[in-house]
Amino acid sequence: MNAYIEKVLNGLKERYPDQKEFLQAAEEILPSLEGAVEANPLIERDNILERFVEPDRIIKFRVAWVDDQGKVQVNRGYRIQANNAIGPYKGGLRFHKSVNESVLKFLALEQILKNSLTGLPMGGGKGGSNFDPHGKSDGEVMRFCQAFMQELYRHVGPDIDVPAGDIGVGAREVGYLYGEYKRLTGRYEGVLTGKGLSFGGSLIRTQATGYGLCYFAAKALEVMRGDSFKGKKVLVSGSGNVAIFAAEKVTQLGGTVIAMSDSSGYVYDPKGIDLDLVKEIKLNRRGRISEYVEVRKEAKFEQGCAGIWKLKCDIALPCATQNELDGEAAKALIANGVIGCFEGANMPCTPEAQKLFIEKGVIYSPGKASNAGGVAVSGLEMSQNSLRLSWSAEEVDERLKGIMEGIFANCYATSEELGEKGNLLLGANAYGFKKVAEAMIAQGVY
Ligand code: NDP
Ligand code: 2IT
Repeated sequence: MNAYIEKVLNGLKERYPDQKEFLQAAEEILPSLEGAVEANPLIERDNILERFVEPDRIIKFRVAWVDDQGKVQVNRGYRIQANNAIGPYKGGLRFHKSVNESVLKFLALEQILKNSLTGLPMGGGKGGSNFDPHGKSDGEVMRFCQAFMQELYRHVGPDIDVPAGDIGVGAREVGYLYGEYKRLTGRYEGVLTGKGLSFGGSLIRTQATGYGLCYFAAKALEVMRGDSFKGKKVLVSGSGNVAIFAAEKVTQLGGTVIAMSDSSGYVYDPKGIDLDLVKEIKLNRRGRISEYVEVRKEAKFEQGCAGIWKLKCDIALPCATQNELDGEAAKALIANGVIGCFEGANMPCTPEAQKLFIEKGVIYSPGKASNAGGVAVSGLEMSQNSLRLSWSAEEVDERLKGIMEGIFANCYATSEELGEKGNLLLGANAYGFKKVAEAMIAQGVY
């Protein structure tokens, strides 16, 4: 490994020995930047790598709110403003009990590259809380969101930092957050994306990550294998926003989704998942995926989400969470003849799984490339807000498809330039970094 890259990585390991997700992301990204470092001495002179991996700032705060019993609850809130070299900080908010600084720092680092890959002017950020929305009433969620925004509002703005959804944060939460921002500042402006359609949201934002994932995957299958989704058996892990709309697009493109999951386990329905039923259970009722088999008697529910990867399939779309697909899962998929693994979630494949896919010639795309459709349409929502216009669903969908196919083309071409044709992980890291590094160098030391 290049000595400068090694030095930056060792520094991170010394400073943040307990931040395992953050170190995992940095260990994946930095070695891919060897070509960039060797081609441009200014990267080392200006210490661009150390500035790239170290967030501009980390905002950390207490969130106190009142539950339905009148008791005061306390959570931790965060916003990581990672890098704004190419545009305002941009990235989702995650509400999940596992949220901590390491998880958000890995997500923010990935977001810098992802947002650059979209070609839109957005920097990287991420935030959230260890608040667990499961089992909370609408009133509790609203009061939590209001309390969260009571601190966050001073750090965000349409040209400063524009949060959106992620795990546990969807249209409901974005609505409550937006309402509170408006009350606190008196400003009606595009400070969040993923808003409701009646107050500045964009058509297709809800579907964007899942649809975009399939547009990317379809292009990769076509270019790299002369193949398509037609007649393919597909596993989709998760059953949230990304998973559901990925499954919808797979079906539209002629594939069959045979299994989906949530954090308790997975359902296997060999004739094809009934997506209306999944939407009813997971989106409308906020229920458990296990309820699926109460209606579809021929389907099976198995506890434990990792088991899903043991099912025989042609294409795997991990759309739940980080490190959900490990080396053992990758081996099972490969043994069963998988041809592609396209990440809908952020960093769902462990380093061992990534390595196995790449070595064995399975098409593998990292989330920062294949799940960029969500933030891309967030970028389009920002444009529409600035223009005070809204585009039709067809127009947004067309742009989304163009952006995803462009990301694939850039990652693929870069992998070839770097002598590892088809290594989309290398291509995504190297291509995403290029623009950010150029902008950082041009803007001087700050
Ligand atoms: P949702 O909250 O809508 O859904 C998350 C899904 O993943 C649920 O089915 C949930 O199960 C499951 N899940 C969450 N945590 C775990 C866990 N620790 N173990 C197993 N299953 C888990 O989130 P999204 O669909 O928005 O996000 C999914 C992934 O996609 C995340 O990695 C996110 O960062 C990424 N992503 C999201 C984008 C977006 O626009 N929303 C854009 C790009 C990436 P349960 O219901 O049991 O909690
Ligand atoms: O991981 C992601 O890209 C997101 N959660 C979406 C971020 C956004 O700003 O739309």
